[in-house]
Amino acid sequence: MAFDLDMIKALYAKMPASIAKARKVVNRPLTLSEKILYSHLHADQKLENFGRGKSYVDFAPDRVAMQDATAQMALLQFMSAGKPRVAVPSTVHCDHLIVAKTGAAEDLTVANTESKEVFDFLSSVSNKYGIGFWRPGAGIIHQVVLENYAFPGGMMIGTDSHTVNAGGLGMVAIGVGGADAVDVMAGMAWELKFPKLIGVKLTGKLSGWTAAKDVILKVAGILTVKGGTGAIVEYFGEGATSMSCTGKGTICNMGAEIGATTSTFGYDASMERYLNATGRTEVAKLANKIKEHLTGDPEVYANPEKYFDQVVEINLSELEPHLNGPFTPDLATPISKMKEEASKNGWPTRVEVGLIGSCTNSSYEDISRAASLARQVADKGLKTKSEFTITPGSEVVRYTIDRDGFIDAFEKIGAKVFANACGPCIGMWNRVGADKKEKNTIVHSFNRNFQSRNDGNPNTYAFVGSPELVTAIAIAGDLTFNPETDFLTNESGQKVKLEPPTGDELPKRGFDAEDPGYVSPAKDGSKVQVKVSPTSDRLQLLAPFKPWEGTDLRGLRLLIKAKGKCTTDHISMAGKWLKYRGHLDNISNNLLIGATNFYNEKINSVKNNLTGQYDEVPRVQRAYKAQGIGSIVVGDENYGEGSSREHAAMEPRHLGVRAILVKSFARIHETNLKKQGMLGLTFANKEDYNKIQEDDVIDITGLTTFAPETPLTIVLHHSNGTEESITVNHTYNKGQIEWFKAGSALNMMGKSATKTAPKKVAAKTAAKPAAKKAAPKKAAKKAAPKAAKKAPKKVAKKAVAKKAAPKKAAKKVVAKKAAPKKAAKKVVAKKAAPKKAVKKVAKKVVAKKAAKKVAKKKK
Ligand code: MIC
Ligand code: SF4
Repeated sequence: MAFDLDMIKALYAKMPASIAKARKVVNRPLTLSEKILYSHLHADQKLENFGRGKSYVDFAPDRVAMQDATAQMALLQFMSAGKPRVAVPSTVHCDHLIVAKTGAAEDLTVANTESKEVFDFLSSVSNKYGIGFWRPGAGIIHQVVLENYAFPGGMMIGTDSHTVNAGGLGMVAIGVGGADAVDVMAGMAWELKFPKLIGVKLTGKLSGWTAAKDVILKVAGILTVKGGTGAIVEYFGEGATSMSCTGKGTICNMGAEIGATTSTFGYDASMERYLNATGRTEVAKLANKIKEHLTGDPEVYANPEKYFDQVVEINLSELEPHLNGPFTPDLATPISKMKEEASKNGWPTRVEVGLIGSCTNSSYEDISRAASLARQVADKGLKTKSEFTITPGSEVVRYTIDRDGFIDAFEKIGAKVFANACGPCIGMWNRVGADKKEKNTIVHSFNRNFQSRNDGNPNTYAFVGSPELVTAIAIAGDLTFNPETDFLTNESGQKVKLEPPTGDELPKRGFDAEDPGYVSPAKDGSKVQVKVSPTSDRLQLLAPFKPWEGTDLRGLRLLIKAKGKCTTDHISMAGKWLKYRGHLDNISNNLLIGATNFYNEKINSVKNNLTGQYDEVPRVQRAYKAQGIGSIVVGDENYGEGSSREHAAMEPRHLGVRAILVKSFARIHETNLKKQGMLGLTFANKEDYNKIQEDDVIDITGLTTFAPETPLTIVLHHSNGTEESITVNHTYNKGQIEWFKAGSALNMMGKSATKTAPKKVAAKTAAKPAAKKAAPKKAAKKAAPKAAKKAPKKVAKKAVAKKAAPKKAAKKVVAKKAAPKKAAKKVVAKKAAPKKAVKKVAKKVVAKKAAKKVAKKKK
């Protein structure tokens, strides 16, 4: 579907001139990344030759995407900003909250019941503020964005680290925390440190068992999980143009795993083909007109060393299929070395489950190639040894692969088809027996394989590979199976070899779906009521964080000195905790429960310095909070790696942690900390990590003269009476220091919003209470034609009934400290009506139909 064509037209109309100006100022040929960045400067940002990795620059992204698990916090914050409508096209995608258990149909029904309140909230906020809403079952955010919204030369941000997937269609697409999304949706500038540039030259051509996934698995092995930090990775060369658009998406998607700000590819014929196949011929035509501006200048690709900060070259003709893991996505092993590595490291080689799909790898091409292997099972008299599952990336892909017989091929090898959602990738996998915590191996085509991520079992060894390789390994049931050289023994005892996978880049008969799952927002959402129950354990309106007290911070205790990898999964686990993503106090009960305590090497066991006893991290922190004692968290390298979830920053802030002091940060997490008014500090001398002792009383000094590029000092009062001072660095610029002082970036925005916007909103809502507008009806109609008549009327009625209320509600949402509960009451419409309304609105037509089909087939 082509959305927002006018926005794309307007951008393309000004792009050539913006690029020409930038080329003049920078005074040299430009990379694609620079062209996109320079043509998206915010109106108030002066054009200059920005220092890569140095200058903070204000940008104006074209659009925003949010997924359900992060959108809750993002939208709760947006509501506080007092704006009547989003300033740029924005969408919400319901994909993270569906538990994969029995299969698509049932799992979706369960999710729609269990998370009804959250889906209702998201759909009503979307409806109110002009945000496109993709229902549960419509697909995973990044696949849906690639199919509908991504466009060459565009810039977007999304509240998910794998937003970068859209680089496959030549975008600069960046993962951010919700507070950043709020800036852009509120029409403000979005700030980013001008990235460094890594060029990856791809020569040769993919063939046989090697897939696009292997490119990024190889790159991850070269650059490691930190190697892309603060950089855009730009791919070019004949290997890039010879690859499919969705293959490019896979490569960009997993750029998140090397910490890259984003990855991108220049516009080429594969992108044109994909745009045409996904109903966006108009966009392709527009792009063709300015195509020289949608790729790097030829001089850049001819002499990349001159223009990129770092260049990597990979010959696709020589690239081997890889498996990365376990426990980290950068531990890359070519399949030919797996036997040796597995035995050296004691990795269990029997593979229990092979899982394909996810936002990373569920394109038509991926699935058709994997299906070509599944078909060989019957043809060659084999039996699949591992369990096998598929999570399609979107309803469009699911419908099309079903129509073309691929699902049937998978079901014949005993596969389970899960809902079009994240499912096992984010621990929403009710895996039978995982609670026994047995050592076991799984292989998947997802992107992350941190400990405990998929099934909550810390002893699950997860390896990441292409869907083709995962399928072959699942058939063999053996991690060390190398399909390029090894034979399998079939049911009649014969030795057989799998033929290399084959498939189609795009469906010959085109993509299709009965209903892709989209609900457009009301044209005028001012009368739409947002539902947050004050007694909810899933949703909680936000109270602003306290501003800085104006003094140095003294007498802090050490909450935890985390040892080794501490990703956002360790800081704020997903899986069952996803449920509380809209309720800050409840989700804070998972604070750092996955991190390893340096002193006792245990997970979720730290010393409570008030009692001397060891206890769970959140309990200890709540004990400090109750006494008004601040604390600090100490961490290792690349702290906060992984997700964009700002909960990992908001939870410690909410519970009274005052600073996070680490050897180094992952980009998104560092920004999230700053946005939430937290101090994010790094050791000037990394060895000082060893000076922190468990019983230390800690001061942070220099805050009264807190300034950019001026280190702060931390004083450690050891329990033996000695004292040590260490220097700590930070990357706060002036504006970010103001966020710290105000208590959060949102508090800063709130200050100006309180003066003007909320009143306006309230006035607007109150002025036309009786108008039973058509818009909400429309939205409802699309989702559930029969329900449409009743539901919106009730919503409208409430607006009539509560003439005075909206004013108050708006005021409260802007949020006085103690008020959240009351505010909630005011915002919530009376229970019965909206519940019904939303129930109908949210009815999953697509999903049900889809599910029925699958169910039928199974019978
Ligand atoms: C992930 O892949 O870790 C997630 C779940 O999609 C996260 C977002 C989240 O935590 O909600 C991400 O990558 O940003
Ligand atoms: Fe969902 Fe996994 Fe993709 Fe994150 S990486 S968006 S959890 S499928």
